[in-house]
Amino acid sequence: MARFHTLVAVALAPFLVLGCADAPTTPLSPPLSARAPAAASSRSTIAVQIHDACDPASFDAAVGPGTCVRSGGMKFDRFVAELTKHQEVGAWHFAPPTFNASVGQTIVARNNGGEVHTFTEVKEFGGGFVPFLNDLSGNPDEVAECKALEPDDFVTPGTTYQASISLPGTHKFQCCIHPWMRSVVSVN
Ligand SMILES: [Cu+2]
Repeated sequence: MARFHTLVAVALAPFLVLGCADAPTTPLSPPLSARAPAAASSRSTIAVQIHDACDPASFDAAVGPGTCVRSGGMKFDRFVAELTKHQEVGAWHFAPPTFNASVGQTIVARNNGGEVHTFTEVKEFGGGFVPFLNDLSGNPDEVAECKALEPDDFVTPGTTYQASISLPGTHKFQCCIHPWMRSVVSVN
């Protein structure tokens, strides 16, 4: 019978936890720790998606082998034509472009595209370190932060980059390769 009671207690534990989620912690609710990690991580991190739509064959031919590792997409000459016409290429962007955050949260930027990008906090938006893309996007001057990049600032396809929010105010993030890729974060 003792074993039966233990099994019942285990089976009921999730419901007991849900039922007293707002109650103060008491010695009768140890399973609280079991649900803390998921709840805490959803509050402490904010996801940003990094997107592009490069076509491997034409980007590798124009820029160099391994430039683009996704499949399908926009050919390099059309990318240049769009950039020339609009000073940006919409498929290359951060999502969301604007959002709110709180001090203590961490932004987790995931590269879902096929090219390398950066998610670099800058004082003011400006040019990156690729003069050709700076010129076509109308950002002639490279910002200081893009001149001081370190190896782990580069976000390769399929990987993430984390940025901690430690101060209130407006925070600006951009790609130091494609300077029109930007997010503005309002931190309270
Ligand atoms: Cu980029």
